[in-house]
Amino acid sequence: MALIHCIKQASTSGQNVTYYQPQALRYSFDNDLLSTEQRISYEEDGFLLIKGLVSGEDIDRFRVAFERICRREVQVPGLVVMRDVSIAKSEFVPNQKAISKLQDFQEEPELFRYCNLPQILNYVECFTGPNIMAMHTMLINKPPDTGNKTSRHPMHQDLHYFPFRPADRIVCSWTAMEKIHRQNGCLVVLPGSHHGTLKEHDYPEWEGGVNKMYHGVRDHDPNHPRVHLEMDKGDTVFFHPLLIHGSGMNQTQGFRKAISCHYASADCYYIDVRGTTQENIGQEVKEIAARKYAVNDVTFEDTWAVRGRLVQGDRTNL
Ligand SMILES: O=C(O)CCC(=O)C(=O)O
Repeated sequence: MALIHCIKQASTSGQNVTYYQPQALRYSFDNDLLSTEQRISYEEDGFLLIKGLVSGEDIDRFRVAFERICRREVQVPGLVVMRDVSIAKSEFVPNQKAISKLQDFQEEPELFRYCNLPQILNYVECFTGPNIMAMHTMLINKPPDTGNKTSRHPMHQDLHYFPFRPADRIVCSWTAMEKIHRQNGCLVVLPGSHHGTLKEHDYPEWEGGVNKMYHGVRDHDPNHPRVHLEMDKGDTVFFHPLLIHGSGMNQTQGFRKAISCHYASADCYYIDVRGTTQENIGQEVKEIAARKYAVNDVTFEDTWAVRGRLVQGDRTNL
């Protein structure tokens, strides 16, 4: 940490920063894209917000692709369609109101284009290195809250879901598809929480119910400073998988949209989560996969290996 202060002082006072060893920054690689300030900011906070990274035209195209899926005009292999727990049982209407999240759109070429956008990959490479896998894709369509507070996303660390390591070579990109602010449930992050370890997660005990797979951190310091990431359409935040984050209720009448991908270095390796804090999610995912594909010898790692797609470099491991 002392070294980080040295670099900060040096860069703000205009001194030559090359004297300081870039290896001291463990969360990003030395590269031509990130400034020293941006690298230090990610090091200290665990996230980096880049304004206007994705064009309005691309976002409009993702929206059209999403709406076609909602209207059931296309069938996408492997796609997981999720509904909000408090509106899932309401009368079915095949439009966006029925869907709170799409996961695993790697077989939908238009949405998957997001994961291959060169401007996103350029940033991702700063954290993963040159061999990059797109491991997990999501389009989140946070519905207006029904009054049950189920549109909230509990505070969590994404690493809980991933049976691969090292954590520092994994990064999420999350792009606002419209103006996102506190009223419609922006991301909330605990800066610096990525310096901690992976915590125990489980379903929070919320009165109104909790959406499927929305595990939350069992204990986190309620006094830890919070940052609400208010973003404009096209703004993109990159964040570390140990960063504790979640999102608030959508108190508007609109559906708040974001598109996201978790990337990992293809050099990462799978771990066995049995006997760890991840055992509960591993079991849940295996049971869902067994039901969906009518197989019972699938492992947690398999469920990731089949979804991962190489987007740059060589598929060296994952
Ligand atoms: O978009 C959101 O509301 C939060 C998404 C998120 O953190 C997740 O799905 O892991």
